[in-house]
Amino acid sequence: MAEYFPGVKQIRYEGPGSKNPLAFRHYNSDEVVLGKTMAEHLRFAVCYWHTFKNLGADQFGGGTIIRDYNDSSDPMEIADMTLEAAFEFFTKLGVGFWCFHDRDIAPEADDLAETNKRLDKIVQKAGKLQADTGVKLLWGTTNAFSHRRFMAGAGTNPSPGVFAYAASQIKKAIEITKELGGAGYVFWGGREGYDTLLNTDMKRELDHMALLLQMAVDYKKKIGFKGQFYIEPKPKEPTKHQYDSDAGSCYAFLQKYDLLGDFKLNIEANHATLAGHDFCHELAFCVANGILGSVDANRGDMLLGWDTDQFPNNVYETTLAMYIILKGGGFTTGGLNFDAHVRRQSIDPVDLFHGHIGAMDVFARGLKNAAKMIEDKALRNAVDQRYSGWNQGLGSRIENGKVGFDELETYILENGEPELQSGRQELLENLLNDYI
Ligand code: XLS
Ligand code: NI
Ligand code: NI
Repeated sequence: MAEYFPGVKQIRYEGPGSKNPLAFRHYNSDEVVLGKTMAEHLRFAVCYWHTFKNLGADQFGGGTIIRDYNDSSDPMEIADMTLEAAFEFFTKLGVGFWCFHDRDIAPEADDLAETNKRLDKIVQKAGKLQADTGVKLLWGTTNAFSHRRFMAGAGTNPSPGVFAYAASQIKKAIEITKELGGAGYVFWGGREGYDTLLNTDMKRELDHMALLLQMAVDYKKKIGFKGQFYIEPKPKEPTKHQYDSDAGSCYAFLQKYDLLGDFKLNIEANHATLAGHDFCHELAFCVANGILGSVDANRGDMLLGWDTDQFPNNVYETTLAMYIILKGGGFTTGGLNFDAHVRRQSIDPVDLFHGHIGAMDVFARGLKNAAKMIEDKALRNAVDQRYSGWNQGLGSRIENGKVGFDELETYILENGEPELQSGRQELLENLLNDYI
């Protein structure tokens, strides 16, 4: 097999003092933190679409990035070479997982039968490369948003024919995810929303989306796919409004259509900020409601209002994120997928390594900081203290449903103005900073 990253050897942990840009300073895969290795906690995955298929195109211009594995007039030869390059990259970087859309790994042909044949060919090769390298599939998904047939959505498309096409794609994508031993399968509603309400029957579209997901659940059971289904919230882009706009709206949707038992969420940092939240808010909402599944680990730009999908680089954010994730029990089927691409001017293959090494190190630091915070019970003591009024007396009588409005009014009439306590935000911010 050709070598596509000849200048790069296996990336190793060299410790915080290392000045080697092609080494980890913090991510030490076998190091044990709170009873598990860093690799087991973090479950890093490289995403195929950004890392290997994104060639730097943006709204104002085409690609800037030229890769050896993209140099052919035969799209299937490109698919073969790209897959080989990808597994070389996964291995040299030392990640345990990868993620893909069907259309990333094999190009669409003129009809579905031929497209699926192409997929089968590449999936067979991917299975062999997985077995040779030990790299596993974190999740698979379908691309039901790029082709023109999906301009008005997939499951929410006004045409039943397009709905059927989307279902056929998802069916095949679940099958190949199963074949590759995927730990999960993601539904991201790329164009499941609307551009204008003037032509949109919102109720019907939502009902259809639920039908599509229910069919996917039925099919999953039928073929015995054991992976976890995830929904990935995102509020807008490409549409003006997407139905899966944030964790809260996904939760309400899953509840309404009785799908909660079959789905968890895949939270993307940049999508959280587009929704007007932050990454940690979305994680905390999921933990509070038992639906945290997996994470698309990236970041946006505070000054740009779109999905810039940059590599994570903020220790403060990864510390708090890992704290929430660990307190929620950590990852089981999910992990940290780098849904991020290098910038348009980062045209060298080595830039892919810099992006991923930095991202892995910043999450490793977050993990270690969060573990220390958990061991010290630093934040926990403050939060426990803040809610301690609920552990006895009036609080416990309210929580246990022993009192109603009448009793509460009597309580206030007898006891007067309740005592207030400081929120201590500044103290706690200082405390968190001590762990960074
Ligand atoms: C796009 C999404 C996409 C999903 C997978 O904004 O993040 O990359 O993760 O379809
Ligand atoms: Ni994503
Ligand atoms: Ni995104």
